[in-house]
Amino acid sequence: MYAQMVKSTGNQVKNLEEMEPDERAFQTRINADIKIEAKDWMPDGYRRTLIRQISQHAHSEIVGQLPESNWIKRAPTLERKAILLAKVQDEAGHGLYLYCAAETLGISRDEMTEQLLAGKAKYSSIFNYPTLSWADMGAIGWLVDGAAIMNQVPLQYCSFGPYARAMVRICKEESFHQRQGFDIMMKLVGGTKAQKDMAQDALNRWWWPALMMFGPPDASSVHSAQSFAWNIKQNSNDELRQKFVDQTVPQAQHLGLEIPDADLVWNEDKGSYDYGAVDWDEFFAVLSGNGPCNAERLQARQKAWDDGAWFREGLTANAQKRAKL
Ligand code: BYC
Repeated sequence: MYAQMVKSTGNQVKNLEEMEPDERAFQTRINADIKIEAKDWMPDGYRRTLIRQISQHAHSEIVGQLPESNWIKRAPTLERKAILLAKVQDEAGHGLYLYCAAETLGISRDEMTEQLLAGKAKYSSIFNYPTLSWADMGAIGWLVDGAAIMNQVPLQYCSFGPYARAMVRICKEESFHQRQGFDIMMKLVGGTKAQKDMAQDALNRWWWPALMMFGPPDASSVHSAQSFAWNIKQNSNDELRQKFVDQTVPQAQHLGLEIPDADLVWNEDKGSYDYGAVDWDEFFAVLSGNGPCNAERLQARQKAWDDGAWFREGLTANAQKRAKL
C-alpha cells in the first residue's frame, strides 16, 4: 500500500541509505515499531506533520461540540439530554488530551488556536454541516463517531507515544458515542412514520459528508506516503472509507433505512461493497471555507477565545507572580 501511495501522489519518501545518520537511526526505530517520545530526536518534518495532524484533530473535537450542543436543550427526554451532555463533554476532554499531546512537540495551545482562527489549521469537514433535527444526533453518533473510530483505532498504534496513548481512551469513548447514536436511530425507526422519515432524512444528509471525513482519494492525498513511512498512518484514506461502507451498510439494513446511493452494490469478487462517486468538489469547497456552517463555526470559536481572554490573562499573571517568588 505504501509503495502504491508513493506512486499515486508522486511524493517520494527517502530510502534509509539516502538519510543522514540521525534520521536513519530514527527511521530504524520506527521500522522496529519502537515509540518515539517527545524528548527524542526527530526530523523537523515529522514534528511538523504531527503538530498539523494532532492540532487539527484537537480542533475537530472542540468544533465538533457545536453541532450537537445545539440540541442539548431540545433533547426529547431527560435521559437523552444527560447522555448527549456526557457525549459533548467527552469531546471537550478529547480536545484537551490532544492539545496536550501536541504541546509536547513544542507548540503552545494559544498558537494552535491562533492558527485555527487565522484559517491556517483545519478541522474536520464534517462539522461544517448543520444539525436540523433530533435525528441528526442519532446520525452523528452512528455515522460520524463510527467513521471517527474507523480512522482513530489505528492511531492507537502510531509511532508517536503521546498521540498513541491519548487515542486509547478517546477510542473507548467514541465507541460509547457510536452506540448511543445507533440507539437513537433504533428508537426513531421503531416509532411513527414521521419519526422514521426523520431518521431517513438525517441519513440522507450525513452519509456523503461522513464518507468525506476519511480525506481525499488516495491519488490526491499529499501526506499519506510520508505518513505511512513514519507510521503515523497505517491505512490509506480509501481503505478506511471502504471499511466504513462495509461495516455501515448492514447496520442501515438492520434499521430498515436506505443508504442514499443508487450505485451501492455488493461486489462478490472483492468481498465488499462498490459505492457511488463522492462529490469531491463539495469536499474541497468545504475545506476552503465555503461549507454551510464554516463561518458560523469559526465565529463561535472566535467568541469563545475573546470571552476567555480575562481567564488566560489571570492564569499568566498568576504564573508570573509565582515565578517572581
Ligand atoms: N476535513 O493528504 P491528506 C472527530 C485535509 S472526527 C478537513 O490525505 P492526511 C470527532 C488534510 O488535513 C475528525 N480536512 O492528509 C468525531 C490535508 O490538508 P493540510 C477528526 C481534511 O493528514 C465525533 C489535505 O486535506 N479526526 O474528531 O494524511 C465527534 C490532504 O489530505 C479532511 C482526525 O483528525 C477532512 N475530512 O489525512 C466529535 C483524525 N481530510 O493539513 C469529534 C486524525 C483531509 O495539508 N487525522 N483533510 O492543510 C487523520 O487521520 C488525517 O489527518 C486525515 C487526513 C485522514 C484526516
